[in-house]
Amino acid sequence: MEVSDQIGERFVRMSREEIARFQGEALKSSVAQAAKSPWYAAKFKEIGLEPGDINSADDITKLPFTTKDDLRLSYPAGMLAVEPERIIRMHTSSGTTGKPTAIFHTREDVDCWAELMARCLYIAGARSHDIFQNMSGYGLFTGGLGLHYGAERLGMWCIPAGAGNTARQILLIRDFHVTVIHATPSYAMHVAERMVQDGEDPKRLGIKIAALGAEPYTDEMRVKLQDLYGFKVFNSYGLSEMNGPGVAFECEVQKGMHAWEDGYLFEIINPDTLEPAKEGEVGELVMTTLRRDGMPILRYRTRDLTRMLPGDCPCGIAHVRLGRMVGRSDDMLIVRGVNVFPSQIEEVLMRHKWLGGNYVIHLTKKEALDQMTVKVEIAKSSFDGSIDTLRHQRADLRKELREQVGFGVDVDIVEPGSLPASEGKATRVIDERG
Ligand code: DLL
Repeated sequence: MEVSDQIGERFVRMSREEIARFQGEALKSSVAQAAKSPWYAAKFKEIGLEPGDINSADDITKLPFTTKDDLRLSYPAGMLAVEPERIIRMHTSSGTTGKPTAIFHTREDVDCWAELMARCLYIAGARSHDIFQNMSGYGLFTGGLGLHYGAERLGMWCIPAGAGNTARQILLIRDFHVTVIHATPSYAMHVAERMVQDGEDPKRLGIKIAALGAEPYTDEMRVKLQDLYGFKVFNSYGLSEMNGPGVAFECEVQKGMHAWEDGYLFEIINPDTLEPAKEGEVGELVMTTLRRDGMPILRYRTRDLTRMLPGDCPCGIAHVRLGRMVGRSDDMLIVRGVNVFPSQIEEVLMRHKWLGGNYVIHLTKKEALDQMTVKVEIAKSSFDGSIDTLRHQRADLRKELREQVGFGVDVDIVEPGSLPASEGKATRVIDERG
């Protein structure tokens, strides 16, 4: 396959006029496709909307928003818009309390996703002669297969290392002369600090490009990582509902992430009024899929806060640029690249009669790796004075928390009444990760 086909160059090089024209047509067909799903069919009926009412990209505001709750309510397959035989892949989003949210892809959808991902890596400077190590978890999480398909499509030598096992990661990078890596920023930092501790210089690994994302990080963190490794860091943004990675990515200029407007229609809204945010203003990112048949999603409220950067990018790509994510409009925590809701923790704690009702989630960093400590009060009546019992109960709790969130959580059992009591809303999260 030619590079131009690998990355969908005709889309990458679109002018603003071409993007506008394309989006108008693509939105019409995306809405018509969505109407084939039980969820949107019912939704359109409820609000009296016919797919024919959508004639241009400006008509987007006629469409209803879609929220995480809608995805949960339509679980497992209410938004499926094709015959199930056409689906070849599903993913779920991480960090849900009860039911996950499932996303379905046809062969064409997976192909389009690979193209979007391949072009992300391409604009950061990756080429077919590069050796790529994917240090991201494979499975339902989209950072594994998402990056993998994009890297393969670009023709890179792809090492699906998966998450964790730092010693092996370093060994593979070194022995196979890896030039491009993908990881979460906190994990990339952990690997570097581990090497420094062992008296090794991460620069000697010779990595040139790092695609880092899946969790928020500051520009200072990027600079620190670049200094440690001597590579260039490219911010990578995406979410499972919109395929996963491959939504927006930095080009070699490293000033904001090009958001692929042939793949998605992007809006920034004021999360309180739901009206469009003023130009360049920070607001909630709302996205509509334009090239996904298996499960089109219209006006998805991402809860991520960002802004569209003004002006043209010197790289010549006309697709709009998103600024670094400022945060989220809800309370989701991202710990070691995994999404965690405080309610997931609470769910486990409240199952235990021997615990009281007051708790706090404490987030810190140890050697650049996120640590979560749950401080929870013991119930006054339940402590029988046996340290042994307490040790066992604490161990059980840690196990359950690990099962719930997928990583180790420390548990600090404290005296009843020793945590700050809330007079209104409780502060459940103390984030000291900087
Ligand atoms: O994290 C997809 C992904 C994988 C993106 C690998 C980039 C690299 P989810 O697990 O559904 O999907 O989590 C999506 O993570 O709504 C943001 O809140 C956050 N997030 C993702 N990328 C960034 C980023 C993947 N670059 C949620 N900066 C999103 C800040 C990010 N937050």
